[in-house]
Amino acid sequence: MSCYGCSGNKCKSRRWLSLASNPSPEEGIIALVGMPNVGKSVLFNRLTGTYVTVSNYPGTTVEIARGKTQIGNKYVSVIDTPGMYSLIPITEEERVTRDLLLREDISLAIHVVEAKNLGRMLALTFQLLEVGLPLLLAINMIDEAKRMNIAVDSLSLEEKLGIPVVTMSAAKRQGIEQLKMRIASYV
Ligand SMILES: Nc1nc2c(ncn2[C@@H]2O[C@H](COP(=O)(O)OP(=O)(O)OP(=O)(O)O)[C@@H](O)[C@H]2O)c(=O)[nH]1
Ligand SMILES: [Mg+2]
Repeated sequence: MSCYGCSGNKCKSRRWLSLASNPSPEEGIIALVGMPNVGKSVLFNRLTGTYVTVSNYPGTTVEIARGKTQIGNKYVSVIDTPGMYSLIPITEEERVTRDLLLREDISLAIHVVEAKNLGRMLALTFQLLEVGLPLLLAINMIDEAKRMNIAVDSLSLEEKLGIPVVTMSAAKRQGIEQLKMRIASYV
């Protein structure tokens, strides 16, 4: 099969992929959550590409970006939530993220954390687990951790937390396919 954008038969573009695998309609919602500046929006862009809408969360001035990503042969909605420190909200952004997590039918919440500040960020992981959200821990900025000689034992974390744990670098485009493979069992 050839790409309908460039007519090449070795093209790896989205157009070729979407034609080749003939994905079914949208199935499931993934929410990216975590503290500010951990790379949620960079990951959102890596997952969704250009299919994105940005709108105010109802009754607020907080903007929420929604897009779609292809997981296997399905289209899945992805929501980029505003940064939050805790599920007990102080700011309007945190209130919006909490409401969104509790009101929308979330198939999977991806808690994005910074590899070099893992300890500080796991408190929110426990809060998210406590409210019963299906959860995946995405340990981002692994490139920075490696540079600082910080090792992350994701297998041991996975065992202890009882949820999938993925190490990645959204900025360096590392670990995205592995993340998608782990998402697949939730959608
Ligand atoms: N080194 C490195 N930097 C990254 C990585 N991912 C994101 N960043 C950088 O981290 C900064 C914050 O990224 P954002 O995606 O805006 O973070 P966010 O979590 O959406 O932040 P809020 O929207 O404020 O909650 C940016 O300067 C990114 O370039 C990564 O894997 N490695
Ligand atoms: Mg952001």
